[in-house]
Amino acid sequence: MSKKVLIMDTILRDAHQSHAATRMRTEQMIPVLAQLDEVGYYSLEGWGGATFDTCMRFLNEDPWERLRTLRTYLKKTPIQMLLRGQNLLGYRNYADDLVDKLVEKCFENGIGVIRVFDALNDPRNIEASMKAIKKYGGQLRATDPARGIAEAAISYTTSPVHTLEYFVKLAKTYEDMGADNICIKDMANLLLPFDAYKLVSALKKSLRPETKLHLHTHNTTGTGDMVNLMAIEAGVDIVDTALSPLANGTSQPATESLVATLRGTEYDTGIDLNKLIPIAEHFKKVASQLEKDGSLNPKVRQVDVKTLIYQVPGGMLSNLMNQLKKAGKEDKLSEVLAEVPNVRRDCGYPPLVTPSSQIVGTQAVMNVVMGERYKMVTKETKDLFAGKYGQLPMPVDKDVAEKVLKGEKPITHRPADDLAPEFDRLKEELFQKGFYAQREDIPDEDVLSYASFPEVAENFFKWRKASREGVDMDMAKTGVYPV
Ligand SMILES: [Mn+2]
Repeated sequence: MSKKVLIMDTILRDAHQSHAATRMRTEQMIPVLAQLDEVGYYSLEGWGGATFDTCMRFLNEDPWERLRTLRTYLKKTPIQMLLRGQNLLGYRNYADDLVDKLVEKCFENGIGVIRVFDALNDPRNIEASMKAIKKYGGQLRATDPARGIAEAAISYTTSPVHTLEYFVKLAKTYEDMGADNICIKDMANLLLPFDAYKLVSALKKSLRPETKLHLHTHNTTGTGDMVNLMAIEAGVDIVDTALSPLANGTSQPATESLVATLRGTEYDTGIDLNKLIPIAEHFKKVASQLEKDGSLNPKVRQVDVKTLIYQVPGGMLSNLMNQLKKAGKEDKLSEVLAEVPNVRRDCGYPPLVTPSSQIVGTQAVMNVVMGERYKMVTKETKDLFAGKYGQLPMPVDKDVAEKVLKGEKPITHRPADDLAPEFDRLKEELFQKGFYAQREDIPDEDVLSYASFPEVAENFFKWRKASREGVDMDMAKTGVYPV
């Protein structure tokens, strides 16, 4: 049996999200899309995550238009996207009708594979997305077996409850919900090479033979290539890499290095390095342009060992330091770092990713700075204890919960059950803004953009209207035209 390793290249999404604040433009992608399509990747990650917001907010691009353009050029290779479960492409919980509509439109506009995850690993938070992915993806798969794929991702973290058994059980739950692929999503680069070997081995042993296991890590702490290689030895099916000009550091390990490493072995990716060279040359120029524009700071390429030492994601550590600096308590850093695991235990060991990393970090700072634990709590801490982000991996500490909730009863149902359908209401709201002559003229995609980021989308629609009507675009861009 061939153990051929499949590659997803992140060059069109996570690579520039990690290195250059998601600022790569569609026009910087187009010249090499046809070549990328010939490489033989499993998929190309090109949409979702922060791209949706950034397109409209900073690049004056319609994210849906970008997706359709990518699809025009990528005839063979499926486009993969990242979806934040019930938070979709934004940062709040959306009602189920919006989840359904968004997934439908993603596939319709060109998505092939949807990776969906929940920050807390609460399966109820990906339930509605999975249902929609199975429904619309299933229709797509009937005519195109490489597309319409449901990939459920586990947010990887370390804690006394995040054991192999925990991850295996979660992965099997996701498999039972209909996941074609299971992804280990190590967004904070906390997964170490030998642990990766154990985790992948345990998952491969427990999952169905037809379920593909996909690994996503970063190279922030310099362990990324080793993590990928150990996972490959343990039988992982797909790994994420980025073409070298935007690889390593806070991004993924480099594609070329892995392709060369595996060449001639039983894991050979089948990718021809010579095909990658001209594409990498193009992205080298793009990377220098992004650096010139100020979106890429060369520091992101360095190895940062802080996560290895403090066991908190790099972004969280810099937030903690900033908060302490503002309070004039920089000397309290070691106390705060000692308090982080305590707060995390109190609230049932959430994985430390956005938004829980901010919530736990801020609470740890407050607990230390106030000199008394939970004397002051943020609204977010309260909501976390109240179950409004979803179910936590373990029960919360009873005494702390009493202090934090002050009599409020936590919810035990799925948070999105409290939300009424909102698509039609938002469509009407958008119509009232006056961008369209008729209600029927409003594309569903615009409603979804507006639902995700109301102010940003409204500004973008103004800009777009102005550009279509031939207003001087330089004036529109500088804000002279009302934007
Ligand atoms: Mn990532």
